[in-house]
Amino acid sequence: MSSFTDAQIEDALENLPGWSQEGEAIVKSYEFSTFDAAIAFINRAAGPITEMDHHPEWTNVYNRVDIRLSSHDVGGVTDRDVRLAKVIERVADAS
Ligand code: H2B
Repeated sequence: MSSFTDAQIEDALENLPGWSQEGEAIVKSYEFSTFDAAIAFINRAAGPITEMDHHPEWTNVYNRVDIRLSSHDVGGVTDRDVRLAKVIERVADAS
């Protein structure tokens, strides 16, 4: 699968509020009320991530989880990242 063009990424981000393009990736920072809520979100996301076999780069600082999605095999954003972002959005909405 080849990388999305900037125009394709822009189109995809229209349905992903809060996500933006950063170089070869799409990114979003999620803020929760507490550290525990941030970790619970990570734990809830782990199942669907495993099922997709596509993995985020993410960091947690206290109540924040910063997520960066890119397809390492092609060095850019693909449909797999967009689908993963949608799954992560669903998990965050339920948090
Ligand atoms: N995650 C991400 N973000 N990019 C990849 O290229 C990738 C991955 N490759 N998870 C997957 C695993 C690959 O190693 C397996 C074989 O599908």
